[in-house]
Amino acid sequence: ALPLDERLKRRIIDGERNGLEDDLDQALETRKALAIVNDTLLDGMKVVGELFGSGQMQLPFVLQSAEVMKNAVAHLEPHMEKTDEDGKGTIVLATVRGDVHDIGKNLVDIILSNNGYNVVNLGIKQPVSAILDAADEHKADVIGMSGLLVKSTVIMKENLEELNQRGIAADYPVILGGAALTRAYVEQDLHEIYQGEVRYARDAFEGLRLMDALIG
Ligand code: B1M
Repeated sequence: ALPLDERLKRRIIDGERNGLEDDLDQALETRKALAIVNDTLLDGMKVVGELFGSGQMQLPFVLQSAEVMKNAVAHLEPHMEKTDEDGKGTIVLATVRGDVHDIGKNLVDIILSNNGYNVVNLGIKQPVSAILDAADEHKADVIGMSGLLVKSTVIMKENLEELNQRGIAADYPVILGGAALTRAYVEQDLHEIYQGEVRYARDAFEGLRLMDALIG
């Protein structure tokens, strides 16, 4: 049999859910929930991305892997560390228009929520109007946008331009994340055009650090 860590990784790659929870419980005996996500499960998703990108895995199987990933995160979530702090600030979080990828966004939600932030998670395929309505309604301190497709990086730029046009850029620092972005694109190109603050988060932890820096 494969070592536990390898087995968990394979479960993500193969989209194999049977016995997932037992393996996760076993892993929890020696490791923290977030470490299991970051060091093992995300490694598995990375392999899925590579296999899919090189044509060795078809979309329905990617979907199964994503489902197993979501189940695993849901199972681990109650075991994640939480601070007692509360009400540190509000972020409206969304996957941008045309993009359905939400595993990363939902991890960001968990980590920010566990660390005292109020997260308004709008879900996937959110047009900028919906994001701005929610930001206004919930008096958001920060807007967070996620997107994994290359075209989402263009949509994020358009969204920032919309905030400029509405004259509300100064009110909303924006955090952007997702696999197709680069730090240079956000911190140079988008920084040039946006009239407020725009920052790049490589992962959910950087998202948390940015929240602390922007409003903490
Ligand atoms: Co899609 N997909 N997918 N996919 N998919 C990618 C993104 C792709 C790179 C795969 C590949 O080709 N190698 C590719 C994009 C290519 C491109 O644009 N150039 C791709 C494609 C092409 C597609 C479709 C177009 C396929 C098709 O239909 N022919 C389609 C798109 C549909 C659409 O959006 N309109 C599609 C569909 C899907 C599934 C539905 C099957 C599934 C998503 C299921 C779901 O999310 N509910 C899926 C998956 C699973 C992937 C890959 C394999 C894995 C993504 C993932 O969940 N990673 C992905 C490969 C890859 O990313 N390299 C791929 C794990 C997750 C934790 O990472 O979301 O990056 P990530 O989040 C990270 C950081 O980015 C960061 O924190 C997280 C880690 O801590 N982060 C933030 C993310 N958002 C943040 C926000 C923040 C802060 C940090 O603050 C606001």
